[in-house]
Amino acid sequence: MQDFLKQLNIDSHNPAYSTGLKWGPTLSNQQKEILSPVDNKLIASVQWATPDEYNHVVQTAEAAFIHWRQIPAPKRGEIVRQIGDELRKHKTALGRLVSYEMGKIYQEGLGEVQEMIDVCDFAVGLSRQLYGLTMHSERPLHRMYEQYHPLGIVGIISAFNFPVAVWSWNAMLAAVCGNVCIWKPSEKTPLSAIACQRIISKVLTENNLPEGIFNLILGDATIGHSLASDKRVPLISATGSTRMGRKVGETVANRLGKSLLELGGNNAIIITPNADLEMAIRAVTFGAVGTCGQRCTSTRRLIIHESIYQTVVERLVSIYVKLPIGNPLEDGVLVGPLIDKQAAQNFTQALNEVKKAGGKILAGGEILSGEKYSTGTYVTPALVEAQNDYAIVQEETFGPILYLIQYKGNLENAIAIQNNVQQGLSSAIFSLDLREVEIFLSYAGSDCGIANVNIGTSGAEIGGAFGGEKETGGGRESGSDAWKAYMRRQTNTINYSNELPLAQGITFEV
Ligand code: UN1
Repeated sequence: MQDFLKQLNIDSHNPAYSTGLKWGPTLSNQQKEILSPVDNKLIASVQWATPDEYNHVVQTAEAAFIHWRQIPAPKRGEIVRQIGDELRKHKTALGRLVSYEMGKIYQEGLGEVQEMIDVCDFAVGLSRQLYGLTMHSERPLHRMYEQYHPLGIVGIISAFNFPVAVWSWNAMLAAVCGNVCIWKPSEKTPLSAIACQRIISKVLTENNLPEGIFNLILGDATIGHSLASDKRVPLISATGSTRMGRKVGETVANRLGKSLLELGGNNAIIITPNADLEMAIRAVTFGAVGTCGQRCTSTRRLIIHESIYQTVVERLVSIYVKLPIGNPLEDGVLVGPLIDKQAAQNFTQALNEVKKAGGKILAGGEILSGEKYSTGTYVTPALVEAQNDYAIVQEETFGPILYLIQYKGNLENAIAIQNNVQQGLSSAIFSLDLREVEIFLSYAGSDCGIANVNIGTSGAEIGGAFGGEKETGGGRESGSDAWKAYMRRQTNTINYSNELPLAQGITFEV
């Protein structure tokens, strides 16, 4: 067994759930093997939870909420501070596991754990800043204010591409707000989740906290559906494809629960004639091939002014043909594997479709084979000349395909192309022209939740609210006031007079 697995207390057979300190039984007859996309080797096995186990976890969480909500928010923040410290101690081992289980390069694995540490720090500060407003009442000797209370159980459904960070955005904020969490990680990356749960278990034990505050449950879409349809779970935060989010959103809406959806992106970078091209090229490359094109913020479309199109394309082709592709744990490699063979097939299928539609592949687009690449998960990132209205360009293909699209005339034309997709997560412009930049950021500009200037579409800092519009789902996670999604707001009016005046000056004498 690899050293980092030992350091993270991952066993070769792992149970289906944990309520924080206790772990579910390990039954040998229902093992699910988790293979690495890096070398197709068995990392460890896990099990999926049964409906009874699901129910047990929810009941334990319900009981824990009664306790946890009484603990003052800054004291809850202190627990999260300790979790952040534990994560610091395990940063290299966890970064390595994330890299090995998911396939992102080690630097990005480390970055993901850093994102967790940062969000812990953010949540600690937030635990003293869960502010509500005070209003001046229109009635004499009355006071009005609002306060925020925790919701209860927050169900967190996370995706394989950020197997740990997105959980922490949700769980750490939810926790300081006084909620308890049930985390259902992607069925493709359960071991990274088990590692996190083991790390936080230590903090929970040391602080004599009860079972049920941070829960983990492993399973496929049936567990996701159980959470989405469960009235005992007032908020579901789900990250994944638009297809998945639509199902979850509909199920939650049907019981009038709350959902926080962070779904697909079809993110574009606009390069205008006034761009710093060298900066733009670097940002595009990281955005399009980083994480092997498997971030929801990955750059999928490049909208380039016709006057610089040829120059940009030639530069990109010269970079793409030399990209170091290989084992993501090796130094110098910039592109690791896709998550599995199915993803490689989806990549090929999308390229076939774009070719049929009239697109032209300028670089990459192959599934690699041979000794170093025998898993069938390594591909060469593709650069494809395309039109925005091709059906496949309108879709999010979770892989390293960058569609090159020309625009003519002024920036408005580029913005129209950019906005002409169903998704609305991230966007960027490269321009040193103040007018262009401000138009891009104005109401008539980008329609996305994230709009950047002279930086790429991916790699957002945790301090801002993260999420997008349209089919991206509308949710906001992480920084700014995203915490409000994890609380219920209550407006309070207090009368300390001897009269009972009605609002709006209504007279109602009995
Ligand atoms: C995701 O891909 O689901 O902005 C999240 C970024 C990262 C988060 C991506 N901080 O690319």
